[in-house]
Amino acid sequence: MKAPIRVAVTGAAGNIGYALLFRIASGDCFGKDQPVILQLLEVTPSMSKLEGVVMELLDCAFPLLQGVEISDDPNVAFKGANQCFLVGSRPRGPGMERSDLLKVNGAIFTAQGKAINDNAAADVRVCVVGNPCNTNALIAMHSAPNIPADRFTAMTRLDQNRAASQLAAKLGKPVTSIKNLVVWGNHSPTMFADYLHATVDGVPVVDLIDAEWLSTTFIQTVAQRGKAIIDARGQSSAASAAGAAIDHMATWFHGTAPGEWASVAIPSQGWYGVPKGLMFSFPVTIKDGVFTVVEGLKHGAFAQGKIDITTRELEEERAAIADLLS
Ligand code: NAX
Repeated sequence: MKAPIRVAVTGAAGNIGYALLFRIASGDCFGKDQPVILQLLEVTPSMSKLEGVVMELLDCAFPLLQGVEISDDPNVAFKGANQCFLVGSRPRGPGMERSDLLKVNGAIFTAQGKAINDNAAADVRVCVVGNPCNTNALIAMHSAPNIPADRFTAMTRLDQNRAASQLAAKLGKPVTSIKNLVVWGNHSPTMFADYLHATVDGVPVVDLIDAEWLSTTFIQTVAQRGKAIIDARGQSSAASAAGAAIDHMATWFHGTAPGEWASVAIPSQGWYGVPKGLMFSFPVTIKDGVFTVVEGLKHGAFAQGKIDITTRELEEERAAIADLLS
């Protein structure tokens, strides 16, 4: 039996948390032979709700679950953590401007980044899900100067999964036949679900699907999917978001399969002209926990225009919280 790894999850009593914890504990993320200890963080008023979630976790009698610890103190929750899912964040309240949202979450992610810096294991890896996730990840990264920057990521995998699923449905093919679909930029409606390099069973998607549908309906459906789910369900995506977080961390932990790309928001080193340091979603391959950006993809005017828009939005977000980065 392998030694257990410590997996910290914030916002653990929330909707995504409820869909995520059971899958981590059952081995869906880190493997069916990898024991885990869950370290769950919540705000003080939600601790009793979290206790209920823990009762359910224990009642599942998961063979791989070797312990569950709960706390409202980030220094406790991140102690020795190897893998961190930062899910909890403050939602946008009535009358709240986007800049207010960035600031209020800035305080949360500054504190959590510092707690990760001071307490986590040397091999810690962080996936930020809580929105605005790219900029929250940027803030956490800056607050953790002793941890290599490329251990901080934000999740755009849900956008990738949504996009792949839309293409597969349109073509009447299994989702596994879709490859090289890339999400560029921010996890927001400005992200660009780049179908131009995508293939289905090795054939370019653009050779099989009407260009007008791809550049309008497809792009809009993926960008507005979160809203469509809220409209239909009365609640935001939870199981699919948890599924994407599992995919994100599983791919990072196990590596990408040969020829497979994943979309991950990582600190830019200037790839594709994206300003250095922006937490930007790129296509990557992963080996031994290390990201390699897929370079050399060519963008025409349409794609470049989309990438420019999402880049500008991330630059504006960064400018809004610049005081937290100095
Ligand atoms: P919920 O409101 O159901 O749960 C959030 C939980 O976080 C709550 O239990 C709350 O008490 C807790 N929390 C708040 N501040 C905290 C803090 N400082 N420390 C620890 N816990 C804290 O939201 P849920 O539906 O679970 O969504 C969580 C986050 O994921 C939101 O920010 C949401 O916008 C974001 N999403 C991100 C997605 C992505 O693709 N990156 C997609 C899904 C989702 O919209």
